[in-house]
Amino acid sequence: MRTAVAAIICFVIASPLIAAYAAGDLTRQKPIEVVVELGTKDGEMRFVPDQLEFETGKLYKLVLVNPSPHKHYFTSPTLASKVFTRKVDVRYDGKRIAEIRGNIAEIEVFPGGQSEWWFVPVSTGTFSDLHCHVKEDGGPSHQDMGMVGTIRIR
Ligand SMILES: [Cu+2]
Repeated sequence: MRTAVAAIICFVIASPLIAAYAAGDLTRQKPIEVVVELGTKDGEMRFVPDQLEFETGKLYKLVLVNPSPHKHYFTSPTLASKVFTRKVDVRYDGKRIAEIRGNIAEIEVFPGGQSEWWFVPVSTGTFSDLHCHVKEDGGPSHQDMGMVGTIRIR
């Protein structure tokens, strides 16, 4: 009997805490905007910036713009495995023309294009697998030419 009473008291004390942790849709926060340029106007092979930092539990709108004359990928298998994706918006001439849902592995952005990856990081880590694996005809890959970056989730 004493155990049962103790269990009920524990449940009554703990249940508001459980409710507080379970409530709320993390994908409906106001997003934190982070802009990354894939390549540069004059054709340099790099991400600008090439060091990104995110925090678990916050909603991000990662804006991927390509101001360069080349197509580029934003690929980081580790980032893809550590976030919950709400959606990807694809824009043309500033207008949203498509919304994609589900798990995202990588995003390719064409010259002058823009895509926005909305996600909530769910686990932490520092990893340097951000890269672009496009290869110009017979030449080295963009990654080999310096198109790499590091991502930290804290
Ligand atoms: Cu590239």
